[in-house]
Amino acid sequence: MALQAASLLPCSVSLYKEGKYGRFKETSFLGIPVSDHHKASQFHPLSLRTKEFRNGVIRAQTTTTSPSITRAAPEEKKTLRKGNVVITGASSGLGLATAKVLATQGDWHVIMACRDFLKAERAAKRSGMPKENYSVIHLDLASLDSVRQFVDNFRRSGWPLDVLVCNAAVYLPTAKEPTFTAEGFELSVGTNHLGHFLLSRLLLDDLKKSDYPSKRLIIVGSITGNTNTLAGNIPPKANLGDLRGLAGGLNGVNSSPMIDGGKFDGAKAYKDSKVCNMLTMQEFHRRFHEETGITFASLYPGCIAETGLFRNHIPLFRTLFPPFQKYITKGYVSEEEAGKRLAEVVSDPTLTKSGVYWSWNKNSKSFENQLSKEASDEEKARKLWEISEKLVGLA
Ligand code: LMG
Ligand code: NDP
Ligand code: PMR
Repeated sequence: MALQAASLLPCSVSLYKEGKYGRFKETSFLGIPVSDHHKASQFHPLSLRTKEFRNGVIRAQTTTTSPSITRAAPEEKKTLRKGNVVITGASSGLGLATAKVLATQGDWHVIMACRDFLKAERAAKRSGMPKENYSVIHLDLASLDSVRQFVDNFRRSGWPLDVLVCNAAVYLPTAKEPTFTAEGFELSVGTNHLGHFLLSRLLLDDLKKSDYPSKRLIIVGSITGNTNTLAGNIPPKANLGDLRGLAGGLNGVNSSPMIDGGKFDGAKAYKDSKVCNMLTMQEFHRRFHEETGITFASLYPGCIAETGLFRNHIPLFRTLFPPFQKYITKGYVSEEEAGKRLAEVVSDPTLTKSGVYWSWNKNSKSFENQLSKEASDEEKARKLWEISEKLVGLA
């Protein structure tokens, strides 16, 4: 298979290896292997090139050679092929822990959709994921251009899409002023909701085309967006109001940066974005489940009190929060355990019910949980869908 990575990467080293599954090429950049390492017979390799150097971070962009997909011969169909799952924000926390479980199981190829390419590669390597079972494709959810570019790159890879996991998020609890995405949307809702909204709308076509027995779109929600719980009642509480700020474009110039039109509050913006995630999952279910058979689901994986999500919180919070959750609320869950839970929602053959918000009890047994009144408001979900379509350029 003709590959061009060596010519694209000025300081890359490319080697061909004889593997169990045939000849494949490994590319490294500054000594770090990049994603050209899947089974040659099963996946079409991506070639990679560095794109830009921004904020001291090297961003890598994937491009592809012309795809030539090796389809299974009819008689091979009896054995289930490897599933292909895209996980956004798989470079740390829950996303990485889930990627690790799935890639290590052996029957999944995980596409890590990450904004920091090298961080993702390093994280995957450090966590011991078998290199033929994962790939990294650059995705910055805070830019709709990047979302579209990701979809293009993914399609050119030739891999089918069997499961999409919308996991990435930012939480800016200490920000005094709002910050914005490339298109000028408040950053938390812009990234956590609007970026994922465009991504999942575009990739729905790819999910539809997959011949995998159980196709799923999973969007990570949270207890803190649900005001029917104690955790959801810690101020500031989620509240989308009549969506007037969202309808105005969340730009903080001629509209409020908050969905409900109020004053900026980073913690509230995050919780609002989680309500949007849970409403979006249900709206997908209502619009597309019957027609496509795709399972749409959300979940609260437990309080994973030590992830990077809290990187912007004050140091005192980061010190006290884990013991508080472990010993007082008992809501604490390790990254490893949370990763197993999300991996279950991706791959467990019994969790095929659509329109469901999964939670786990103390014995780590999954159950269908109840969403708050606002997070299950059909009218709001429809309105959110329609405004979001306009904002991301789909309507
Ligand atoms: C604000 O910070 C930010 O300012 C704002 O920007 C936004 O981010 C907002 O909601 C987000 O948060 C709030 C600030 C004060 O939070 C903190 O910085 C720390 C809060 C969490 C830590 C609580 C400390 C409790 C001490 C725990 C010690 C654990 C050690 C256990 C060791 C055991 C060893 C055997 O947040 C506040 O809300 C003020 C909190 C005041 C402390 C109250 C004490 C907590 C007691 C609560 C008991 C409730 C029990 C509930 C149990 C429920 C069981 C079902
Ligand atoms: P982390 O911060 O560890 O993970 C978030 C991931 O999102 C990181 O990989 C981060 O990338 C990525 N990300 C952030 N912004 C972007 C962007 N613009 N484009 C692409 N990727 C981006 O937090 P968690 O693992 O805790 O969070 C994962 C999910 O779990 C979130 O949806 C969160 O809301 C949810 N959740 C978390 C809970 C918890 O207690 N931690 C509880 C309930 C839900 P990078 O590595 O480059 O920073
Ligand atoms: Mg909360 C009953 C328990 C419970 C649970 C399961 C959580 C989860 N929290 C609980 C209770 C409380 N919290 C109580 C009683 C307090 C007051 C001390 C409290 C405070 C608190 C703060 C300040 N909790 C927080 C914060 C945050 O900044 C976190 C947040 O809101 O992020 C948006 C948070 C969280 N509590 C949780 C969970 C899961 C979070 C964080 C992550 C998330 O929803 O994604």
